[in-house]
Amino acid sequence: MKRILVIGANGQIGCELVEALSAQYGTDNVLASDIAAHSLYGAVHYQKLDVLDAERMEEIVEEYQITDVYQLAALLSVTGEQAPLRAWELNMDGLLNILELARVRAQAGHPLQVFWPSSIAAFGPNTPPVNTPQMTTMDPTTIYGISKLAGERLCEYYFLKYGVDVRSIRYPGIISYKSPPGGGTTDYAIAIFHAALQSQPYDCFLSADTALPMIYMPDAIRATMELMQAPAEQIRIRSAYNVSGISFTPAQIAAEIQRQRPGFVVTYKPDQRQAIADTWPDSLDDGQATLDWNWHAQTDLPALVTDMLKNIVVA
Ligand code: AKB
Repeated sequence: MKRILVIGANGQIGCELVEALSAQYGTDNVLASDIAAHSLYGAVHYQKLDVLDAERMEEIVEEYQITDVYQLAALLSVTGEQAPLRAWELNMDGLLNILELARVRAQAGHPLQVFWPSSIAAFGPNTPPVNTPQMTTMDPTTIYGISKLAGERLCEYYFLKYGVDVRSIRYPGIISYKSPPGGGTTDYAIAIFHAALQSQPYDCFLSADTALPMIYMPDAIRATMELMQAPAEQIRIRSAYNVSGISFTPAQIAAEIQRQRPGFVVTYKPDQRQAIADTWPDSLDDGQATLDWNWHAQTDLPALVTDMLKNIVVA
């Protein structure tokens, strides 16, 4: 039986993953944790945990007899640039703490299956931008992207050297309505809906033609769970899988919102986030994920826009 720990459960992915895992494995088998004292999203079982506190992490894993850990705590691309050393510490030491714990527990006969998120930020200016292959040039220029690339190498290292069953996805920008994103370059694709629903014009911080890979949250959650459920022998990538949802530009998502909400006005004023977006791919080739664990995205742009406009609760 699975006993699951989600670290960073109060974040954008964490809160929805806890809900989906609880529905699949039973609420009593899912423990949410975050640095905050309480669950922000009503998780039934919750422990305060700083991912940098390796000792407490080990105690929790032992006490709850955890079998699977999703380590989601991180600083993203924009906040990472504001505090590079903090981002490096949180993103790298957080991952190393869980990989080390998994190594020690595997040696003691209590293996942990680990999920850790990589990102399209692991690519860089010399990566082929269109249909970016699984294996290609990776030269990230943000501290966040550098930590994701280093993290991918660590995941593969712990698998090859110690047999740790660690799995990862290079998440595109994730679009969701339940919880706000925090400090990313792709966040415009959520903020634009809040403006539309408040009947406000939206001033986009990326240029109209900046294509980026994106994914709707239900697809991202399904990808995460399908990857973790796949038989170990099918997982041929132990760094991180390209997973594609949909690719679009600010102008394309604006046009779809305007089709569904006539009169919505969008203007473009690129800021420092444009320089980050310019180094990321336009679209991804996720054929390896399809081949290895049968990955298929389900949500296209019109469906995503309809669902977001229906479900966002405007503050
Ligand atoms: C960000 O924009 O930093 C994140 C990501 C693509 O990893 N959403």
